[in-house]
Amino acid sequence: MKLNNLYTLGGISALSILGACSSAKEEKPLNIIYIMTDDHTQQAMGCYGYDYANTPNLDRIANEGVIFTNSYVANSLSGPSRACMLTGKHSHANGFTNNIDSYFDGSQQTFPKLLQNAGYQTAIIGKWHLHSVPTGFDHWEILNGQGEYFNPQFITNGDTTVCDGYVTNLITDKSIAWLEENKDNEKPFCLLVHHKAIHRNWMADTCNLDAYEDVVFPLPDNFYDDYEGRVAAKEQEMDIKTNDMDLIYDLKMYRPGLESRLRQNYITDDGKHGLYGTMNEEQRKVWDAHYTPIINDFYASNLKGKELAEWKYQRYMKDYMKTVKSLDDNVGRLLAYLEENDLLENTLIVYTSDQGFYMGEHGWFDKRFMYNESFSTPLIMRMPNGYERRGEISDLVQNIDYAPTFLDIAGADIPEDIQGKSMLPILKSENNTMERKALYYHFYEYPAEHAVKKHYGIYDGRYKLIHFYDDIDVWELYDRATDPKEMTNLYNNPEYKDIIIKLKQELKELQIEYNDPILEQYPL
Ligand code: SGN
Ligand code: CA
Repeated sequence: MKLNNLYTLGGISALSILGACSSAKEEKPLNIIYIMTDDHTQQAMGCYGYDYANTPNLDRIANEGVIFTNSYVANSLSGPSRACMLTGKHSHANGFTNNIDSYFDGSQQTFPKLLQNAGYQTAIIGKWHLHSVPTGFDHWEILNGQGEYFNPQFITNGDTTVCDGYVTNLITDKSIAWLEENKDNEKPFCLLVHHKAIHRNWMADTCNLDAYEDVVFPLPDNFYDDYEGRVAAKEQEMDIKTNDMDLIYDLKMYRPGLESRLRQNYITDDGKHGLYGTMNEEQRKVWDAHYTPIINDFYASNLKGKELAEWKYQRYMKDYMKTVKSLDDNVGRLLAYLEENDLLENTLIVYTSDQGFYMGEHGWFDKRFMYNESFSTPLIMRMPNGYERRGEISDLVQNIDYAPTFLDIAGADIPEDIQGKSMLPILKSENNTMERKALYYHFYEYPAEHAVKKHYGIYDGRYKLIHFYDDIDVWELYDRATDPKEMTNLYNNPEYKDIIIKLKQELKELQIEYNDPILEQYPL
């Protein structure tokens, strides 16, 4: 018997049939597949209008559903984003503010637990990164920490096992295996597929190494940003042009005897080369056959200055996009499984990332800032039967909205203390809106790698007001209608005085609504 085919008739979801003759309560709730990648950004997806990105399977999700053009995170970093997503609450409320010393309190309320109470079977496979043991899942199989690209360790029920293969394939294999094992279960399911890709240092599967080698990527026009009027932006350490982006670790220009600045990533505890330590001989052979001529050319050409900076940008883009290729292929594999098993029409498929990423804008890689490329995150959904909404959705949405949305879809109550809002109304009809004036953001991880200072801010769909605090006290204002690349800080421009007063008032209201204690430290 196929998974849930009790509820399907000849591939047509019973939802639509039941919908005509029974109340919503009697309908079988939808299955949910939530695919979250790591550091995948809108600028690396064809469906977001970036033609150099060949992502047919992701584009299919968007084409058969909806694409959010104003999708954001609450705190642009892995662990914090995951905690926001699971709880539907901002970082100060769920307790996981940063990757360094936060620990997720697994006894707190999360949407998987509430879905279990509502009769769902739940599972998570892939990156977890919250340090505590997952709770609220009938099945979990997680990567150890950030996980490795090749032959990674997975942890389940206290056992750590090395699995042979490339991480994106393995996470997909395990996800499909779980679906297959549970296909006779009468409960609806919620499966979280959490990929490691495309996290630094962007290592592609060996079968995809040739992809994108011939593509010349367009250099962002603010690649040589001088950060005038933006102190925090000037002091970051995520610059492609400098040693922040390492030639050996990030761009794989390794030769025996060469040292990487990022030594901690370079030699593993057992003395193996950190970059390639987990690869087997066969993987290493294919890898070396690809990179050796590139390495030889690079050292022979002795590039300097702008030439070197732009070469680094091109290599970064190539490695990143090659890594996306495997992700897209594997999303295709999962879609094919669902299709073959009559599950497409009774499953909501959500694709997102833990945050966006800089692809050379402002000269950067990494994330953290409330500036657009890393504050935003991709969000596309394939719509099942009964959900008529299609195309672009421009409402302001944030990753704290996922939990209440899934609970709403399941027909479960949304607890009062959840801070996000359900997206179900806008998924149902284009006549509905999110009824939200502005979004709140707060980033905490400083001092830390990449040196992005602590900041919080508000975005109302046009204006963005940010306060960088702690060891500085600097405000920034952007008008995204006239300055979408956020290059001109208008905070000290007298013409914007009234707008600033209004935004500060709204920021204060959000801090009160969400109960962020930062308001006591920096009263507005
Ligand atoms: C690692 C990376 C950083 C990255 C953080 C957080 N360095 O520390 O570049 O910002 O993860 O990323 S590395 O040298 O180890 O690659 S997150 O997505 O997990 O938050
Ligand atoms: Ca991430």
